[in-house]
Amino acid sequence: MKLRKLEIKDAPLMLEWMHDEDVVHYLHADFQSKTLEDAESFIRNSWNDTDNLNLAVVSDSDEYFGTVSLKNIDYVNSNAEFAITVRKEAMGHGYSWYGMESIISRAFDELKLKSVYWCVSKVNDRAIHFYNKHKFRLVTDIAEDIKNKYDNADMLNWYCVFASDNFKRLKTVSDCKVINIKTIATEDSGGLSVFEANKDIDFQIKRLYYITKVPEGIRRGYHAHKKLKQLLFCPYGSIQLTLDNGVKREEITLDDSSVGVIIDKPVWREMLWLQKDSVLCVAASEYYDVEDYIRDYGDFKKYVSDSDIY
Ligand code: T46
Repeated sequence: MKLRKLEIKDAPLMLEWMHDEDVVHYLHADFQSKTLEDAESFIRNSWNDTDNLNLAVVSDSDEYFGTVSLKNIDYVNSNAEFAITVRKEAMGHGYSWYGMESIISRAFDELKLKSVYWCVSKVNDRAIHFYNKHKFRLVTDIAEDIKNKYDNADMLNWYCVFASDNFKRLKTVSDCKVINIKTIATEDSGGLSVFEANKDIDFQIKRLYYITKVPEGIRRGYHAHKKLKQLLFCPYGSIQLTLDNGVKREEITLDDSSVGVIIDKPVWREMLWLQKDSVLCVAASEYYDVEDYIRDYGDFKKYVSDSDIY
């Protein structure tokens, strides 16, 4: 998946969602009446638009799956409105989350904005479930001039995310949550990182283990767990973690002692030691149980498809 500039070739698939009642039902604008020419003109206008950033969310093979936007970019008040629409085919495959996470990160990292807000119809259960799942905060004190752009403001839920929220904390890898481990740094004597069971991670810790003295280039893992929940972190070195939930396969490099990944579903994992002697630490919810491992990738795929997790 990636974000890129909108291209004229995206127009037919853009028109596809515009004419899809299931997609546009809760949207404010009238998309049903749009034509191919309208879609092409929107794409052309996006190239020189300084008030709005409209980008395509595309697959690895460059197929257009939706548009993600920062609208009404306001450098005086340092904010912008977020919007995303994806084709029906993209729903449930991580495109919405990817598009959202990428464009909001750009708002903070590249455009240096301080907040991003958006609204959604109170009866749009699917969208509300999505924002709740990702723990976005509902706000009531939205500025009047923003609210006034919508004639049905009472029927809308407003959300906001601030640059200071450390948005990256909300990131996921193959639907596994990436968390910041609280770290207390001292000026000259290093840092202390800490997490607590049932507070920072939502399980009791029954077992801790760590993997050491691994040469560079070695791979481990190649299995999934049925029930086990774990927090993985790398207090020293650099380890590439590949996670595959049967639907998507994504990677993260663990090279920051204050970052952890929670794997709390059956997810196939592979670890590659990018630096010799890197240490992988794991806090696990259960005692060691050989029966909980799935060590064959075909069995894993069958297990997730039979259990209907995703
Ligand atoms: C995981 C990844 C991140 C035990 O006897 N007790 C234990 O608690 C563990 C974790 C392992 N073992 C034995 C089983 C094997 O004979 O230690 C040996 C090495 O285990 P494995 O080949 O599974 O190691 P990795 O690095 O491939 O996987 C480990 C964990 O096993 C696994 O749960 O999620 O780290």
